[in-house]
Order: sequence, then C-alpha cells, then structure tokens
Amino acid sequence: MLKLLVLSCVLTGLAQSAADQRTLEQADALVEKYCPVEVPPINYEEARKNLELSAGNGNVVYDALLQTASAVKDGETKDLVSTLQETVSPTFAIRKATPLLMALMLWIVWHFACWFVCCPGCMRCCCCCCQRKCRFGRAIPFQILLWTSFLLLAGLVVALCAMSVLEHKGIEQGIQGTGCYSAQLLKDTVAGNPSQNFVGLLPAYTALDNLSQSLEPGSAFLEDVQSVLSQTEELERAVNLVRDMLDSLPFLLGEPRNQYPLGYYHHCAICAPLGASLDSLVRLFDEGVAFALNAFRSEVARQLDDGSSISNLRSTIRQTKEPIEVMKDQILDQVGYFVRQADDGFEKGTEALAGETSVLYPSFMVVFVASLIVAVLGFLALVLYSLWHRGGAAPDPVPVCTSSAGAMCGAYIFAGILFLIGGILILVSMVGGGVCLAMVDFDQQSGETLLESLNVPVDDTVRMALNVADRCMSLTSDSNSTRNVADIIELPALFPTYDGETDTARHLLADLVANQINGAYLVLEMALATQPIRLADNPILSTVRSYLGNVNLKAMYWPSPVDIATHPVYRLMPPGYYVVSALCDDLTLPSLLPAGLSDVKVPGLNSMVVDGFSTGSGIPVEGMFPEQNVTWDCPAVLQGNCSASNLHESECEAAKAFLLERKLPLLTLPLFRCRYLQQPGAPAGTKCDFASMTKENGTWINSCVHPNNTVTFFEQDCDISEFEENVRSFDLWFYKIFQYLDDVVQDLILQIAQDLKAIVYLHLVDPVFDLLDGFDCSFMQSFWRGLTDSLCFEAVSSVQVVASYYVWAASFSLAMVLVLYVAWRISRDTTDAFENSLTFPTRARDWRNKVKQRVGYQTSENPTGATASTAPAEAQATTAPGLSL
Ligand SMILES: *[C@@H]1O[C@H](CO)[C@@H](O)[C@H](O)[C@H]1NC(C)=O
Ligand SMILES: *[C@@H]1O[C@H](CO)[C@@H](O)[C@H](O)[C@H]1NC(C)=O
Ligand SMILES: *[C@@H]1O[C@H](CO)[C@@H](O)[C@H](O)[C@H]1NC(C)=O
Ligand SMILES: *[C@@H]1O[C@H](CO)[C@@H](O)[C@H](O)[C@H]1NC(C)=O
Ligand SMILES: *[C@@H]1O[C@H](CO)[C@@H](O)[C@H](O)[C@H]1NC(C)=O
Ligand SMILES: CC(=O)N[C@H]1CO[C@H](CO)[C@@H](O)[C@@H]1O
Repeated sequence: MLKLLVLSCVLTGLAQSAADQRTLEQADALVEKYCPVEVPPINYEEARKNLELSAGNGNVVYDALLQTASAVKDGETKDLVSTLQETVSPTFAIRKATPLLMALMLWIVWHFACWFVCCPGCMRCCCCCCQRKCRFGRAIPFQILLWTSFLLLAGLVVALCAMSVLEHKGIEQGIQGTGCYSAQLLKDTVAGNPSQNFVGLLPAYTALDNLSQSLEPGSAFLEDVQSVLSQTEELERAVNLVRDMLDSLPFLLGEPRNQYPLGYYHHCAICAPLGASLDSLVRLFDEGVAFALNAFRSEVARQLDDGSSISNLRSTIRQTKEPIEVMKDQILDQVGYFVRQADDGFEKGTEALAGETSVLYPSFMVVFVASLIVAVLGFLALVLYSLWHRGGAAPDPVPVCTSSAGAMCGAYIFAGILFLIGGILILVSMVGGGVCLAMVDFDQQSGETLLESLNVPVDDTVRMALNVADRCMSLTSDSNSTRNVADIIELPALFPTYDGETDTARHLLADLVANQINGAYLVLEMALATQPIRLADNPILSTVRSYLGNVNLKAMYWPSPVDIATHPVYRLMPPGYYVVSALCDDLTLPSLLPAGLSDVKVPGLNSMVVDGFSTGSGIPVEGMFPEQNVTWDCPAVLQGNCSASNLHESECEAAKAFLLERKLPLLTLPLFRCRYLQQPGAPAGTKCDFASMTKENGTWINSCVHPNNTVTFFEQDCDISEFEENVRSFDLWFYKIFQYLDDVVQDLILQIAQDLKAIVYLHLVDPVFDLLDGFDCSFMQSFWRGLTDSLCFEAVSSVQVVASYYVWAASFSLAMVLVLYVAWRISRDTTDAFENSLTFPTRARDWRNKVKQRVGYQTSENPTGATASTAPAEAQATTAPGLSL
C-alpha cells in the first residue's frame, strides 16, 4: 500500500514535471514567435490622458465597483448599476452613448423615411408643397457648392476609413506583445533570467532540494566536513590553552586578596599595570590568525556537527520549498493560459485578432471598401445630376433621381452601421481603458481593495502574494525598496517571540547557518591579511613576558596612604614611610616594567627601621632607630625602645606598630591566592608543570589540556614568595603555549582556511547566497510594463482611435446623405412638379392605355408630354420598396 502511494507520488511528480516542461517549451516557442515586439515610443503622459478620457473621469466603472463593494461591506444594499447612475455624469454618459443612440435613431428613421423618400406617391401625399420646378438646380454656383461639399465629405469618410485600416497594426501588435511578454514572464519565472538576476523557480527548487539533500545526516558533504574537523582538532586544544592561560593571569592579578591583602593596608603596585599590559597581548591573540582560524572551525562544527541548527536549516529549506512550488504551479497555471496551445489558450482565443488568421485587417478593409463604394455611388449620382438635370425646364431623365436616391440610401445605411460599430468600440475601449488604468496604477493597496470588492477573502497568503506583486510588478512602487523576493516573502519565524511572528526568507535561510559561517570566514580572511601568523616572537608577547620575568612582588606591595591616614594609630606614622615596600632591602626596580614602576627606587624595610633613605624629591627620611639602639633582623625580629628613637615617640610607636602588624605578616603569612593549571587525569589540586610540556620529535606532549580540549584551574592560598613564583611562571608558560600554538597553526592553516572553507562554501554557503541573490524580481516589472504598453497603450488606444474614426466617418457620411438629398430632392421635386396635374385615376388610365399600346403594337398619341415621365417614376416606385427592405 505504502509502496503504491510512493509510486503514484513519483509518477505524478514525473508527469507534472513533464507537463511543466511542455509548457516551458511552448513558452519558448511563443517567445520565438511573438518576440521581440516593436513598441513605438510611447508618450506616457498623453497616452494616460487618452486612457482616462476613454475610461471616464478617473476610471468611472472601476470607482463605481469599489464604491459598491465598500457599500456592500458596510451592509448597505446597493448594486453596481445604481452606483453608476449616481456617479456617472450625464455628459459623460451621453458622450459614450451617442454613437449607439445615433445608430438606433437612424434605424428607426429608416422605417419612416427611406422608403418614404424612395416612394414618389407617398412623397407627393406628404409634401405637395414642395412640388416645384427649381431653376437654381442647374446654376453653376449651386453645383460647385454641391460638388465641393460632397467631395470634401466623401474624401473625409474615405480617408478616415483608410486611416482606421492602418490602426489594425496597433491592435495586432498589442496582442502580439501580450503574448510575447506573457510567454517571457512564464519562461523567466520558471526557468530563470540570468540577465535580470533571477534564478528561476525550477532551478531554485532544485537547488533547495540539493541543499537539503546535502544536509541530510550521513551525506558526503557532512562526512567530508567531519573528517576535516577531526583532523584539525589540535587547533582547538592549542587555542583553548592559550585563551584560558591569557584569561587566567588577569584572574590571578585581579583577585581582590592579591590586590589588597585584606586588612594589611598595602596594595599590589604591579597587578593593575601588568593586567593592562596584558590587554594588548589578549587583543593580539583575539585578533590573530589562530583565534580566527579556530573561530571559523568552531563555527562550522557548531553549525554542521551538532544536530539542532542543521535540522532547523533543513526544516526552513523544506518550508521555503513549499511556497516556491506553489508559486511555480500558480504561474504555470495562470500565465500558462497565454502559452498553452490547447483550445482554451491565449493563442486560440486571439486567433481572430492577431497572426495570420486575423480578421482585423480584412474587416477594416471591408469597411474601407464599403466607404469607397458609397463615395463612388455618390459621385456617379452627382455626375448624372450635373449632366442631365434640366433645371426645371423639363423633367430629368429617370437615372438622375434613382441614382441619387440609391447613393443617399447607401450612405445612410453606411452611416448607421458605422455608428453601431463605433459605438460598440467606444464601449469596448471604455471598459478596456478602465481595466488598463487599474493595471497601470496597480499596487498592494488597490489590489487588496479590488479583491475585497470582489468578495475574495484577503488572508495572509493573499496579502503576501499582493505584496510580492506590488514590489515586483507595480509600476508605481518605490524604486529604492528591495526587489528581492527573498526579502519580501515572510515565513513563520523559527523562534517566535510572539504568536504568528514572521521573518523574511533571507533571514531564515541565511542567518541560521550561512551568515554565521561566512561571518567567521570573513574575520579569518581579515586576520590572514593583516595579522602575523606566528605570535611566539611577537614584540607584544616579549614585552609582557619581560614584565612577568622581572616581577618582584615584595618590592611591589606598597602602603595604602588613605587607609593609613584614617587609622587611629598608624596615622601618626611619618608620611615618609608611605613609600617603603615589603622587601627588606632597597631595590631599584628593573627598567623592563610598566611605566610608573620601571627604574623606581623602592626603599626597603632596612632603610625604614635603621638606615633612612631619601625620597624621590630628595628629602631625606631618617630611619626609626639609631643602629645601636635596635635589634633588627629582617623580617623576623624587631626590638627597639621608642624612647631611644630618631622620631617622636608617638611617631615611632605608630611606625613600629605598622611595621610589626601590617608589614612583616605580608612576608610570612599565606595571605595570597595562587592559581594553578590542573594536571589532566590527576587528582584535583595537582599542578601541571610547564616543564613537563615539551616538544618531542615535532609534536608537543603533556600540554595540560583535558581530552575534551579544555583546561581547568584550581586556586589555593599561598604566601608572597609562592605567589611571586606563580606570577613569574606565566613567563615560561606563555613562551611554551605560544610556540605550541604557532606550530599547530602552521600545521593546520591550509586544511582549515582552504580545504574546509572550500567544502563548506561549495555545498552550503555559496548555494544559499546565490539562491538568495538570484531572487531579484525586477523582470516582473519589465513584464508588467511590456504588458501594459502593448495591451493598453497600443491595443486599447488603437481601438479607441478606430472608434473615434468610425464615429467621425459616420457623421460625415450622414452629412453626405444631406448633400445627396439636396440633389435628389431637386430632381424629385422637378419630376413631381411635371406630374402634379395628374390625379391618380388619370395615371391609372394612362397606365392601362400604355399596356394596351404595347400589347397591340399600336402607336397612339400621348395626351400630354408629362405622361412620358410617369413610366420611369412608376419603375422607380416598384424598385423603392425593394430598397427599403
Ligand atoms: C543538484 O545536484 C545535481 C547532482 O547532485 C547537480 O547535477 C545539479 O547541478 C545540482 N543543481 C543545482 C542547482 O545545484
Ligand atoms: C533613492 O535612493 C537615492 C540614493 O540612495 C536617493 O537619492 C533618493 O532620494 C531615493 N529615492 C526615494 C524615492 O526614496
Ligand atoms: C624604655 O626605656 C624607658 C627609660 O629609658 C624605660 O622606662 C622603659 O621601661 C623602656 N621600655 C621598654 C619596653 O623596655
Ligand atoms: C623520538 O624519536 C627518537 C628516535 O627517532 C625515539 O627514540 C624517541 O623515542 C622518540 N620520542 C618520542 C616521544 O616519540
Ligand atoms: C572537560 O573535562 C574536565 C575533566 O574531565 C572537566 O572538569 C571539565 O568540566 C570538562 N569541560 C567541559 C566543557 O566539559
Ligand atoms: C637616644 C638614646 O637613647 N641613645 C642611646 C643609645 O644607646 C647608647 C648605648 O648603647 C646610649 O648611650 C644612647 O644614649
């Protein structure tokens, strides 16, 4: 059962990708077929004005739709028609509806007028008044007027129809452009567009798939990483050792009991400056190659070796794959319409309008030919009129009247049809213009409003899609804001601080792993470029080591004047003794010490008790006792009676008390805290001796690092000599551990900075960054601009132009009807005037006589000349109804 399920999944997957492939191929073919389109340069301002004009003041229908929607949302009952009635101004409605109304009117009038025009009998019944013999009909000025107005109107009609033929190109190009840009969009979206920096949804999907595969436990990538990590483990050991030793010394020096032995009124003079000078060594190490190298290695290990962050990344990738697949399917589905060759595709849908099967050109040609025919008919009618019209002297020959009537009816029908077509086209361009304005102005806000008004629920997914569309496609969106989908798409945050918190795809994909590793590598690169690789012989280290080697702590514990000055007894001690150290002898401190200590002459206890000394400013300070009156064995014995002192007795007592109670204990009691490295594997409290750490046959042994690559320390109380030894030991420690570190770095630098970096970047960092950078969706704006250019600014505006041409042509054609009507009317009136003496019965009798004559082949006299013209009139009467139907 499970197998079956998996099989069917795989099969649908295959089938789907095959269908996708086919659609892509069709898109390719369509791009070949339709692209490139030459869109003539567009004056957007003017084109927009035209669109607004045809869509109505600020897009009337669209506004009405939105108003209706908001009204319905507010619970009012309202429909689109009533909103339209409220919002549309009467002038606008009249302007849009006039051509159709004209067509309707002409159609109605036809039934009353044209047969009536063409039926002489009725004409006579209605307009007896008009039956007269016009003399001016032959007048030259009248004829010139007639001809000029006719030629002008006919010329205009034919020219307008000819110009409208040219417009078919705009419509066809617009539709071709729509096909081209849609196919291009589909192709770019799914397969990618390197020139516009878009990777394509299919490649993106594949890349994510590859990525998640290489992150599966046990993948070749992870195994490679593992092996390099284990080969370079020693670096971590060395760096941890150095790091912790560097931390340990400040601990030692900063320990309060070492700085101010509790209650002993002395402070450590070297501790603070030594700690400060250590800072530059710590900085050297922290910014150095070894540390950066280890940081990079540890970052890789942290991200890839331990399960949680890699499984987070895997799940993020899975999450990202989903919307990408949905997007791909949506695009293939929606835009696929423009590409599919099936019956419901765009190509089939527009067959009639574009391409070889287009009926646009033939239809425009038919209209044009019809206009020519109408013009030629009118021309012929006027020629006949000019040739044969007698100016009322005699009845015109029959063709004069019939031809002008025919031409007139032709022009009339033509005008009606053109009004109808033009009216329809105006409505089409009004709706098209409205849609186009909405497209041109599209942004997230308008998209949301439109969806709401169409009653489509706008949830977070739709909002995200709209946001993407807004930033990617909208022609009005801020050009400075990002066009990278990875920055736009929001996914549920990995560690949300509140319910429903989201985060951009870029953060989720990159921040987790790639950014961290990349950041660590950038630091390493920086260190490699600017820092020395070896540190053991670095001057900063040498300085610190020389400080450490020259430490003499007994000479560096100095009385704390403030404490003494506030003590009830000690405050009587002469201030000259404030500079006396805890060392028995005087000492001039070595010059290789931090400033403030180097070359300082420090008086010792002997000078204080017996010898005296001079301060830095040269003032002599006497010893407490004359030599013969004291028993002094530094630091064990001090016996002297202050009554035999060099000082006042009280001063002497104070100094003596201070010496005995606060100075001598410093030298003998375990007042200090020492800090030792724990020997790995030994009972707690076993010191690890730096002497045992040696380099043998190229490898370091006994480095005092635990198997878990850390070091541990322990502390214990100690006297000042041990403490001094403790501090001084760091000199040699630093020498050895930095040697060790340098050796390890030298061994492993290539493996980490090149091999490990190459593996991780090839399989993880670069793919992630490439993917994220390859999501620039600017190509969608090109699509949208191309689509609006071709569909709106070309096709719709061409339709609009054709519509106005036709309406004008129809109007001129109607005027032409008037001109022909004048000619016909004159001719008709003259004819009628010659007939007007005859009543209907006489005409009937004549008719009978004529029939008799024809039947009997007899010639007989015509009673009057007028009857001769009745026959043609009758003939016309019989043809007229035919025309009128
Ligand atoms: C995905 O992996 C396959 C083979 O492992 C490789 O051929 C293909 O180029 C990779 N695709 C991407 C986008 O990395
Ligand atoms: C876009 O950025 C440029 C420079 O960064 C700035 O001069 C311009 O004002 C910004 N435009 C907008 C619309 O923010
Ligand atoms: C110090 O000397 C005085 C007299 O010189 C004497 O009275 C006193 O007892 C002596 N003090 C001590 C502690 O010996
Ligand atoms: C170092 O090498 C020498 C000779 O090659 C050998 O005798 C000695 O045992 C080696 N020492 C260690 C610690 O391996
Ligand atoms: C490493 O091992 C030592 C000794 O076994 C132990 O004291 C220390 O806590 C360990 N450190 C870590 C980080 O596990
Ligand atoms: C100041 C004082 O008392 N000095 C005495 C020191 O000791 C000698 C003898 O040892 C005396 O002579 C001094 O008077």
